[in-house]
This record gives sequence, C-alpha cells and structure tokens, in this order.
Amino acid sequence: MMKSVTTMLAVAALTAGTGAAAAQTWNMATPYPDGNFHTQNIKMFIDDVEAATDIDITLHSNASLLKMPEIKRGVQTQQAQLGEILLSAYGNEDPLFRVDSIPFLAPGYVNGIRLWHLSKPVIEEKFMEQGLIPLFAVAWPGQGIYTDAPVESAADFEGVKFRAYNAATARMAELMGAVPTTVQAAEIPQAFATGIVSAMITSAATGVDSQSWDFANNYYNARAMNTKNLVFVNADAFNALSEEDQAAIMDAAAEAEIRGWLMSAEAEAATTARLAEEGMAVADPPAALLADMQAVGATMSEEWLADAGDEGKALLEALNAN
Ligand code: PCA
Repeated sequence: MMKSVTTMLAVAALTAGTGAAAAQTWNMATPYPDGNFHTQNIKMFIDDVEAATDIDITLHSNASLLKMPEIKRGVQTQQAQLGEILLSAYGNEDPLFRVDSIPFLAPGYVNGIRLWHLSKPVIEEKFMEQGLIPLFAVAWPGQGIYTDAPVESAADFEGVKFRAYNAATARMAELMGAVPTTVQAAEIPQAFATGIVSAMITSAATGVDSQSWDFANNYYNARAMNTKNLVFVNADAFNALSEEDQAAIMDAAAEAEIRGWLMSAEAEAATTARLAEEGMAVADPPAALLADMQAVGATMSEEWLADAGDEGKALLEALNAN
C-alpha cells in the first residue's frame, strides 16, 4: 500500500518535471538601484515574461546578488539565468564592447541607436560564443561632468581624483590630466564622502541615484556619449525552454528595448531638472572644457581604431556614412 502511493507520487513528480509548462524559478542580477529607469524597465520586462510563461523571475537589483564586474560570469555559470551589465565595463574583452564610451563619437540618442544597430550583430555573435544570448540594450542618458568647484577647462582637472566606471572613462580622465579611480555606481556616495574621488563623469540619472547634490555643486551637461546597459540570458537556460516561451521572451525584450530608450530620454530630462531642484548649478560645459573633451574624444577614437582593427574601421565607416 505504502509502496504504491510512493510510486504514484514519484511518477507524478517525474511527469511534472518533464512537462514543457513546468514552473521554474530564474534569478536576474542587475547592478543599479530600484528607482533607476533601467531597473524599472527591467521590472516591466519581467512582468511581461512572467505573464506569458511559467517562469518566475527573482530580481536582485543594486548589485545585491553579484557586483557588476561579476554579472557576466555569473550568468555564464547560471548563478543567475538573466543579467544586466554596463557593456563597456567589459571593454577589455573586446573593443566593440566599449565603442559606446568614446566621448563624442556618437553623442545623443539618435546617434546612439545607430551605433547600437550597427554594432549589434558583432556583439551578439561574441556573446553567443560565450554561451550568452543578448536580449536588449538601453542607453544611459548623456554623460556630463560633476565637480564641487566651478571649472573652465581640462586644466582644472590636473591631479584631480576622478571617478571612472570603465576603461574608457579612466582613459578620458587621464587624458584630461586627472587621476582616475574605478568606483561602482552603488559606491559613489562613499567614494566622494571619503575623498577617494572629487569629480566624475556620469549621467544625471546616476547623479540622482547617488544624491550628487550632497557632494558636488556643479553638473556640466556635456552629453559626451550614451553608454549602454545590455540584458542577456544564459543560452542553455533559454534553449531548454519551449519555442513559445522563447518567443515570449524575445517579444518582451524587443518591447523593453524600445520602451527603455524612451524611458532613458525621459529620465535625462527629469533627472537633469532634479539636480537643479536640489540646488546644483546645471549648465552646458564651458567652451574650453567642451573643446578639450572633444580633443580627448578624437584621441580616444584613434586609439580605439588601432585596437579594433578592420572590424572597428568598418563600423566607424558605416556610422559616418549618411
Ligand atoms: N551611469 C553608470 C554608467 C553610465 C551612467 O550614466 C555609472 O555611472 O556607473
């Protein structure tokens, strides 16, 4: 008697386990806080996927499961099935991953979308080779400079401890005469409070996330570049899904990409206004600083081309063709 009940339960468990619609739980690791527009967009993506499939997705935002530099590896090893990264922070793996962080190469959303579409096939291929499938990419708002005291040109950054978030912003700081230190977004307030850095380049959105008015008086809205976040899924986890579930994820991703860029543009306006409301002096960069940053951008484009070879040359030619 006992035995047959056990057998029945075992059979039931096996049947449930092999059913295509079996509920499963996925984890998603992201680096940025809940109030950030990227995270809000990702929550809507998760809602869409959960509504269309039997997958339950637990979101671990604000680097709570994995720190940003660990997220790509964490998804490869299925510590999380889904992840979000700042693509350019992985720029040492491949020059194409960091092309969106070269100041003034493709500034603004329209250029940013062009650059994404032109670079996407190569980036996709490189992720696929690593067992990862890119789902969608969303740009940050334009990148500007935060300082405590007013500045006029790059000369004012000589020796200044400057917060960088990837190799490109570190190189930019260096070419401006500053001393870069890499600090993750979640650690910006502490880095300023403890004097590890006293200036940075980032978006108004990250300025609001880090309450930059507590440690900086000036925001120079240079709109130098719109570096992107990429959301991706572990390929084995994805390929194990039914075709319907795979299609539902791809549909939700396509929507999230379009919605995300619109949310980014809205966040750019709203968060720039918020910095001013909180008492920061928000202005365009002074002409001398802008010219210096553009010169730095031109140097970095050349350096990037030397690294990126024919693939890079073809990309920039396509970007500059009208
Ligand atoms: N925020 C991220 C990357 C670019 C941005 O606007 C950061 O500062 O880390």
